[in-house]
Amino acid sequence: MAPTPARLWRSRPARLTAVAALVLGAGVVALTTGARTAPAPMGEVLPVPVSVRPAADASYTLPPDAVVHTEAGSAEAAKVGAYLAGLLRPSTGYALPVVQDGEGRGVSLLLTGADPVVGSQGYRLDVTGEAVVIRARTGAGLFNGVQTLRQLLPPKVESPTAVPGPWTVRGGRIVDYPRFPYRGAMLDVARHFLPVETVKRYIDRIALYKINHLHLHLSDDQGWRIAVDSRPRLAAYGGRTQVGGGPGGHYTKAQYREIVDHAARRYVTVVPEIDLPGHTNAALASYAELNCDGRARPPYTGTDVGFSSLCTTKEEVHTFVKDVLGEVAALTPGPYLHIGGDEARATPTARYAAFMNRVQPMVAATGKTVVGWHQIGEPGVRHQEGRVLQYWGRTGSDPLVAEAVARGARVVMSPANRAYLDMKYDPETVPGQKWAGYVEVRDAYDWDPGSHLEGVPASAVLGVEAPLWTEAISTEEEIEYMAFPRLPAVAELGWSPGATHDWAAFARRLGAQGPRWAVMGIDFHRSPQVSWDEQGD
Ligand code: IFG
Repeated sequence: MAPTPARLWRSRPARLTAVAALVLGAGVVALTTGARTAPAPMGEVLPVPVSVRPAADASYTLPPDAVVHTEAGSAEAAKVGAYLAGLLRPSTGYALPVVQDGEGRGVSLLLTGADPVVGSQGYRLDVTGEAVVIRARTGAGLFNGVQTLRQLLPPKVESPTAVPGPWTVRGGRIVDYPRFPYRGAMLDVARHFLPVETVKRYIDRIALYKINHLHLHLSDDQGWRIAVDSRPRLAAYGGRTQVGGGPGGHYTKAQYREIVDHAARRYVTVVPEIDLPGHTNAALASYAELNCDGRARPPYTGTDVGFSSLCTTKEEVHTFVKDVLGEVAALTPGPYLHIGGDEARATPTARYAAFMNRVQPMVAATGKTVVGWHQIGEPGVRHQEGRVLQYWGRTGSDPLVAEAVARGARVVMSPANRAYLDMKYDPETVPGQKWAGYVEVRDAYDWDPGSHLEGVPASAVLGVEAPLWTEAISTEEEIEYMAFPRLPAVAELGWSPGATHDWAAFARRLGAQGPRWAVMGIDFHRSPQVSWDEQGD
């Protein structure tokens, strides 16, 4: 089949040539076609900020001797300063020393003077002819301001090697803060195991769009991915398989801590999931006693769901769950522990409820807050203080969820026909599935988490999350292709005010991200719904 532009774009050699032309030829292109060499308009940031006041006559150009100043005496601000310098040094070639001396010429990151309205994740960004100043009340706020500054700089700022400037930012003031506190991305590392480096790169990319949670689906029928000292066979044996029969793999505790630390430095909280009582064949294959008949199950490398269940009537199964959750909680600085709960078709309903009524308090005993797929809202399952249901349905109403919310639950919205990144874009999409329908980028954008479900008011919505399941996705290129551009769409729904929701405006801002992704080497889907900026220097 003749390579279509998209397919051509997706092949690595063609893309590298294209990127090389883009970077090397940018000067010529700019001269001949008048391509935009002016810095991005302040409102072009994604997610779109709460308020933007451009100063038409001002702009700031980062000089080679620029200094990054951070709040005097604040280690937190210094960490964000070091992160910012680390972002800008490779492409600018500038030294960019970080000095903890408060406001100065250059770029300043301050923890004083921020408007209270910005809260714990927001910031104020001021650009004048002399300086860039980001003010926030927390490190996370400064970090989010840095992501905005990053997007106000030309796409070539993402270059891993030094390229010519100028590094100019349009003048003005942005005051910004999120609509929802929880904006997540999920990686299913169970169906296909993903190396630590792949997970870290995904964290780097979701941080650019102010996503602040990474949900790791660590166990399923096809594989167990996290070492558990008290049950060594889970990783040693249950981690040796994956969909299609490949070698699988698992994270040692040290590797898992490496992921957690990398995420924390980008203000991303890791949410580990141990799926229970279904989606457990890897555990059932590793320990015979977890099965009601006392016989270990054979490893499973197919893609069926709903056939497995822990033997929820056995006391040793509850001990197993308590031990596993205890070790995973000890590895998790974040507040959430996800216990799955989906597709437990092999567990009788009454047993499912009884089991979950044992497991939820176990999670609370570790000091963590329960998260579960929305099936844990099953009436027989008691409300656990603070618990969160993750909605993955395809309808605009679900009585079970509405009822659980009435009992005090909050909801993270992940409707499969909107936010599931493993759904094909269209019939031509090679990787992924289509059971929830085709999901193009406009489908991922054109919904409102705050009013998506009847009986679930915006006040009960903790936020949004975009899951990427990996039965039919296994390489980093496929992950990039499926996540971009839909993940930024979900990120915008989680961060920006509902009043800014406008497909045409969003599509324009999304198109302007194309050159940035090209420089970052992200193999994105050039959706025909968006006019992609080709160059941008
Ligand atoms: N549903 C299953 C996942 C995965 C998914 C693939 C949930 C909560 C379909 N459960 O989504 O394990 O198989 O799209």
